[in-house]
Amino acid sequence: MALPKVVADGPLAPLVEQLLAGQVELLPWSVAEAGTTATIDGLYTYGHPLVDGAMLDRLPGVRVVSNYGVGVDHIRLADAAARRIPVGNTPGILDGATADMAFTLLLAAARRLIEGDRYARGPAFLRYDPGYMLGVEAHSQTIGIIGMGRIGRQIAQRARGFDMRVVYHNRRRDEASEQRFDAQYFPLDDLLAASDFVVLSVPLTDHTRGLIGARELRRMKPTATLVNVARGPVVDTAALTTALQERWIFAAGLDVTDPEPLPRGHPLLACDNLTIAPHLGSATEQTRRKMAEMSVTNLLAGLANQPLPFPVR
Ligand code: 8YV
Repeated sequence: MALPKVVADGPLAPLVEQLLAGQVELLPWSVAEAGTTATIDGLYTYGHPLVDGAMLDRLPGVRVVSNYGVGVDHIRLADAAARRIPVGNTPGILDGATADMAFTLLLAAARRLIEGDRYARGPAFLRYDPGYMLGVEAHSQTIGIIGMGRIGRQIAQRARGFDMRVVYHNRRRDEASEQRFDAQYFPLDDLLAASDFVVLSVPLTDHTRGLIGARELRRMKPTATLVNVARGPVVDTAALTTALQERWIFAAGLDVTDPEPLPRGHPLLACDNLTIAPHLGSATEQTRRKMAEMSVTNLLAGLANQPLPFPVR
């Protein structure tokens, strides 16, 4: 019997390839972007390619969209729902890794670790100077978490271990987190003004796109650090570039950018008060293994016309 045909955007994780071997016929993403064909049974998204109604109409045989990752802002969920195509993702299992990355960036930015690393390796480091590369403290400071979802709560938990005061902003109040982390709900503007570290852990939606622009950056303390482990477009790149260049804020730690990757030579990349990672939030051996397993389970269930074990909610 012919194997179901799945269009996947790669490169695929080796484990995904292994798990799919002999189960599906994999075709390159260019097939989904080209003409109309009724012979495709499923879509597997690995990076963040757009999946919209126009694409689904060109591929009327598709009966499942499986995403490797939790964020599905690149998939038009309403378009899929209108065509009764289930969409699966990998929630829950990457919260810890992403919260670890938020703290990695927070601490590295606060303590100027990357600058220090370059200096420690370079020719100028010949003797110790007590006045150089002074950072800001993280412990006992105020962290403002924007987006108190699964990842935000894990960030709050880590913050408590650093004796930080936790304030948060969210679509709705989260009384359980308020109790658990002694967290206070703040309107956005108040959170920005009060926080030493502003951490973004919101999904990208129409509401959060451009949430942090020049006005918001101006409200932050000049000693504050912005950390983004959400999606690049939550922050206005041009405004952040100016804010770092003109030192409106102390530093930024970014796992995501808009666009992603930034064009080589972009002025943001020249800022020494920027700590940046190439979207590594979920990039640990353990988490990526679970992401592979869940996304493959979702794909195979959908292809078999079974309910997805991890549907997007
Ligand atoms: C990436 C992520 O999707 O889960 C998410 O939302 O941002 C990441 O896990 C993953 O790196 C694949 O692009």
